[in-house]
Amino acid sequence: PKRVLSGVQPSGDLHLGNYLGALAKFAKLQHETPTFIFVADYHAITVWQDPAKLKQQVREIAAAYLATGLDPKVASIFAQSGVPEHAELAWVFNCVARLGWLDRMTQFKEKSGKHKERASVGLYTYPVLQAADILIYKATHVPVGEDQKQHLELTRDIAGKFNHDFGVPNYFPLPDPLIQGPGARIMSLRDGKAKMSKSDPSDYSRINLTDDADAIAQKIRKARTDPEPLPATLEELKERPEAENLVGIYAALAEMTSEQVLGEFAGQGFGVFKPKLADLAVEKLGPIGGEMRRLLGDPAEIDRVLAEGAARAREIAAPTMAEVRKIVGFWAG
Ligand code: AQP
Repeated sequence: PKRVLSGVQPSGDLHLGNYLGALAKFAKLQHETPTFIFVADYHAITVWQDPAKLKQQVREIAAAYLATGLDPKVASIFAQSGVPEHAELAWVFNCVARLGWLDRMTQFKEKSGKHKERASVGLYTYPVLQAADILIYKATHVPVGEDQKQHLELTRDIAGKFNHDFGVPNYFPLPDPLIQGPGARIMSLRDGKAKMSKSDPSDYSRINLTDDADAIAQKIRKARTDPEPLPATLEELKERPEAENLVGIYAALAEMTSEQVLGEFAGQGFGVFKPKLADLAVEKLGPIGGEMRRLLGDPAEIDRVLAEGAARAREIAAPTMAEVRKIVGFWAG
């Protein structure tokens, strides 16, 4: 059976890339397929998180899920730490995955920086925990941004090797990433070759879901561009990463293709295009930020949603883990 799973880390303010690459897709999928969406607090502590703030950061992501249209009666919305089976399965997968596979992960190389010997071991095995997040629900489809493609391939490798080594063909499905549309890779507003990211030190590089209308408009006005008018074809646009990014953002927000956006704006300069983009972004994001603030006024209600979601998720995760203990031959199996 088809099952959708995805998650976001509570490690900073959500930005337009997280929204267009991931969150915006969740609400659509929930009505087609059983959907599990979690807040990845186990993942977040791969880099230091203040214990006094982590729980509130989890609630903020949960509020973003609800504000972008996830319905807790339809989808299971929970925190990773509410379903500890994720961590138990990750241990087994740590013993299935090979060092050579993890050595190839580009995100670890980027996030560990120059001093990789000082990075946490958790940051290194992060994609193994991600495989457990997905496979504990035997999820088949994973909506994520393009930056997660390599991790999804690793998940497939782990599933395949587990099935093979333990002689349980097809036990774990090989999940497919859902990486589609112009929103799958949103770039920094300051540099068309770097992805928009929570950890970029410049707040002008990204639009946060909680930015107000003035901040959104100002960031778009200041976004780096070139002086040429917008071209008529995608081939010409490809040569201009900053222009391509702004057109892609417009397309994703308006649910159009980049071709259609060029059809409307070819020949126009950024003096025309940027204010239109700012209006569209304010129209789409403004209500989300407002709804997040409203929801966060009642943290007990968010906690109730997360507790209920965890209980539903465990109805699937616990039996999978019980089977895995038997398959592996554990004493507790
Ligand atoms: N720039 C992006 N464009 C499209 N999708 C993106 N995602 C992240 N950046 C972009 C997608 O958002 C989801 C949640 O990501 P995460 O919380 O796991 O964090 P991340 O992938 O590490 O990305 P961030 O938000 O930019 O954080 P940092 O700065 O820590 O790298 C994922 O589906 C991701 O693909």
